[in-house]
Amino acid sequence: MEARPAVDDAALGREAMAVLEANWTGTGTVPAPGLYPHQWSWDSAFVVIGLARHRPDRARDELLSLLRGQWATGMVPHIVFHTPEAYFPGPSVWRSQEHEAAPRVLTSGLTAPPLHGLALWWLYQHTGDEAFVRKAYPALVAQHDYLASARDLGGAGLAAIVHPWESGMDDSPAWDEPLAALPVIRYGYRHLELDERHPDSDHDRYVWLAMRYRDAGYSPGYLRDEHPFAVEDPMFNGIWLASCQAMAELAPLAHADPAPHVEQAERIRQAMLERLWDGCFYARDLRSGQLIRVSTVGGFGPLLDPLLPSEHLNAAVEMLESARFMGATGYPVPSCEIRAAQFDRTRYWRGPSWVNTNWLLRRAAAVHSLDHLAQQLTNGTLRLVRQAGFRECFDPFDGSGRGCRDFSWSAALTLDLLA
Ligand code: 9WN
Repeated sequence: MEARPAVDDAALGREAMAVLEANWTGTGTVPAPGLYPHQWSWDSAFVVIGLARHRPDRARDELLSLLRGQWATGMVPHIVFHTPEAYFPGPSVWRSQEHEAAPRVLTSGLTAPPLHGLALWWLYQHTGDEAFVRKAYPALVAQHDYLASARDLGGAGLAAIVHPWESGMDDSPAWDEPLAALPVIRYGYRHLELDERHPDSDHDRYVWLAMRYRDAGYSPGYLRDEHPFAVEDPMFNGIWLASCQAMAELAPLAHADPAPHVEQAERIRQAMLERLWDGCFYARDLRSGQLIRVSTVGGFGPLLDPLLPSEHLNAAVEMLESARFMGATGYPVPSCEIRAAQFDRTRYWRGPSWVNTNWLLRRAAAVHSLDHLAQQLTNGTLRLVRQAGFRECFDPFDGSGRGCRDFSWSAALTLDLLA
């Protein structure tokens, strides 16, 4: 494993800030130079959270810049293309400019975990900037309305993801079953950096799914009636619930009624308990009607809810701390349970540890006053970046870095963890 010279907290914080400076394009923060040269939605929300204390001006610009990509439907796209750099699938695949609801700036046609309400709340906690809350709030209301209308494909109050990319955890084993049910596609598109992640056929299915949705005009009716991939994901919905609660607290500052956000959070909680729980939280495949019984870090998303009933909380925390997850690895938190057949310590969301999910779980531990767990997550995550740098993800056993370097959310959330 690569060793770095020991760095103290102040030096680590300076290094993190330098990464974020280098990844700022003038209009937004790219997740990493080279591999991800545009603005990604939930990456930006994590950057807002990390910069809230240190560079609130930049955090505000980051959020507004992302929201320039919001569609008139309220959908916040998973990629906003601000730079001319090539990326596959780029604007020529998404063709957002041909859609009447799309903004002037080029974007993808999919969405991503709706962390932005929580990010705005986080920024407000550290700045007290009410004027900015008033400015950003309406866009986030529209984002939530979009999810509640166009994405409640199961009709029970949860938002469905319609593509693995929408989960933010694109090669998670949770999507293996719904992907396997799709036809085998062979386009032969290649994107070299993705080779490490997906077998060819998976990547071709990803592109095929995206193009089917595009060719249906990004229509909610098509998603409901025809689109072959529709999954209720506990992480996506857990994050949405946390953002609803954040919006309820922000609403009075924007002279708005908090009640709809509280009711939305309540609906999501009930639906997750009724539809996604069976001893732990699983994703539900709406096309097969079955739970997808593989435990991944995504199954801990509902822990972000301070009102999660204690019976569910205790069972989930027990599993998180057990030898299935944190209990057997040197570093928090493997992205897939280590005894699962699909676990692979080297492949992105199929095993490695990620700073963003560690941060989300640390936030979950904090809302439930699980101080020891929160501290363990903080210490373990800081140990990872101290030893291996701001890598995209990390081997959960030996802590060595994987994926790209100078990864923005690893740097941004380190700033928050150091505070
Ligand atoms: C597809 C940018 C994004 C993250 C995702 C991560 C990865 C892209 C990819 O990179 O996804 O959007 O190329 O696989 O899985 O969480 O937002 O950092």
